[in-house]
Amino acid sequence: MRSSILIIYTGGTIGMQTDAETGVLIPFDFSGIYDEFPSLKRLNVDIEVISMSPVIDSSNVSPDNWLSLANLIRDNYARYDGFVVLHGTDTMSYTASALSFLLENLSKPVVFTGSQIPIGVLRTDGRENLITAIEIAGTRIDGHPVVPEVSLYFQNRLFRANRTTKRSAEALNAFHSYNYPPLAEVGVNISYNFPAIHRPETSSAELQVASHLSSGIAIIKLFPGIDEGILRSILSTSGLRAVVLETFGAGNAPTSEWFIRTLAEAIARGIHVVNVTQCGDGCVAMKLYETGLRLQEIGVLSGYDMTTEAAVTKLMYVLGKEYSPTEACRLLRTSLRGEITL
Ligand code: ASN
Repeated sequence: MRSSILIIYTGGTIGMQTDAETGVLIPFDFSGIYDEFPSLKRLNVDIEVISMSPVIDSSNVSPDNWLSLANLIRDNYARYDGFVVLHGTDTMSYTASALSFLLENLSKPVVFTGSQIPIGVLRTDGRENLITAIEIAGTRIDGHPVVPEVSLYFQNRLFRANRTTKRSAEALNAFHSYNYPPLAEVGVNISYNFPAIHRPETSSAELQVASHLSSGIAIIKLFPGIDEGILRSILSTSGLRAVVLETFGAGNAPTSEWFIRTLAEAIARGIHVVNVTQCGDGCVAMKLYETGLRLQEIGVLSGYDMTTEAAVTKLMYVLGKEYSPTEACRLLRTSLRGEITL
């Protein structure tokens, strides 16, 4: 049976082509997708395309765009077997992480992809990314989708979206998942890593979309010489609700009295502080060194091996639900969509 796939074009380099007359990059019209890529007809899928309005460079994306995208998927959920989201690469990991949290009880594939070279340029990486993302979104075994979660496909690899980071502004394999294995590797065949793929507990549960994402989140990246006054003023910003603290190594930070006191005071005022490591791979282990233990003692939450992208969007999602502080802390420590290894 053929699968039906909805392609949602949000913007980014993948949607660009060179204007033959002027030589400048102009948006590609995805509604003519079969004319441009006739080989798509050979896939066992029916494709429809919808464009977000306006299409944007992903550096301009906002949480409101994430809510609109999630609502668009919900509104079309029953009509399609899977979704492919075309997105700029710069913030794709943020959007894809946010969608992984927003789409509750997801049981169909939502595959993000994009490109480093515009689709209208001969040497584009977009054509392969697009075609394989469609194939993955449409693949079913015994009537069940093979990858029923939010994923990100780029340059021969399919990743769990909320584990990814854009790691290169130049290379075609621009994305990486440092702490979780690829969900699929693509060569001559698509080889799925079945044990790594999340399966919904009950596929009958209805898709729900969270209605709100909290503002008031900050990222603070530590460096030797971080200034007390600056840290203090960031932490006393009005409206601040949570901080993603990017620490050294396995979750370590200075033990100086002023640093610990400033953080402890913020936590006492109800600000959630989540510790993630600045290192690409590896996990926060606050019990390993005294420099980590002090953070744990004052109530800093371990982000374990979460990416910054996942930590920021998870905080927006969890705090957007307005749970009690205890429940929010519990959820922040729990793997909600496979974003942390526990
Ligand atoms: N600036 C572009 C974007 O993120 C980069 C790209 O898509 N390759 O929208």
